[in-house]
Amino acid sequence: MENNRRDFIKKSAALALGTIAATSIVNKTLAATEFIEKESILTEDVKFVLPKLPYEYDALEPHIDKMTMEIHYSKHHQAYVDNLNKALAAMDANVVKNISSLDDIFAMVDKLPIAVRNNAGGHYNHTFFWSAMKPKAGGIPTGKLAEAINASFTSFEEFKKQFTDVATKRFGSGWAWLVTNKGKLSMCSTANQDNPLMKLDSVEIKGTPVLALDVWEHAYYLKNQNRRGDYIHSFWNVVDWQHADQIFTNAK
Ligand code: MN3
Repeated sequence: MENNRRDFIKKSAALALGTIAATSIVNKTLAATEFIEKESILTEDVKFVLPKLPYEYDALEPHIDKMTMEIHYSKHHQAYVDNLNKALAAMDANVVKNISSLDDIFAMVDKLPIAVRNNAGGHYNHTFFWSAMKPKAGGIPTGKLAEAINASFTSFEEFKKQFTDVATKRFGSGWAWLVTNKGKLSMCSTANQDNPLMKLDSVEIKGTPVLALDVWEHAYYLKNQNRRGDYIHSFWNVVDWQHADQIFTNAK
């Protein structure tokens, strides 16, 4: 017990200082929610911290540019983390004491302040998104996920077409998702920073995210301006299919 506590504090301190090795995120074989709990949580006083980006800002060039990555991660994602901590600090301590993970927040998100919903979503979604991409990646899906994509969408090309369509048609700011629920794949989009883990009527498809694409303008405007289609096209060159397959294979 005492050792666990010491390890927890040590790990929290390491997270706060951002000293966790980049490869520890890239090499995760855990389901998405477990990954988030291990990498982006929690000091003793319920403070969320910004996890280290698993690659350099320019690592996804030329598909996703350095300046977009730098601002997206160090300004936007950081702001979601800071504002989540502020929103939790402003809440009733008796409610906050029952929250020890993003999962806890998503499970009762309909009863929490909108600032917690938006910023917890922003924190999870971006952490997930960074890990869904990798330099010199792209190509075609692998493993069990490849089989499931072919079974659900007839072919990878057809899957890409449908996912692109979902991402293109999301009006305004939001996300496109590939989701697994008891081994069944489906896709959807969500508004703002909502995601498929949130217990909300407005989230049509619920389950474990396997792949995510941020379609907020801040994700592409510097490089692609209003051309969301060009950005979605670029995304396919940086998808880490091995990581997506690991999440799919490990999901319950
Ligand atoms: Mn974003």
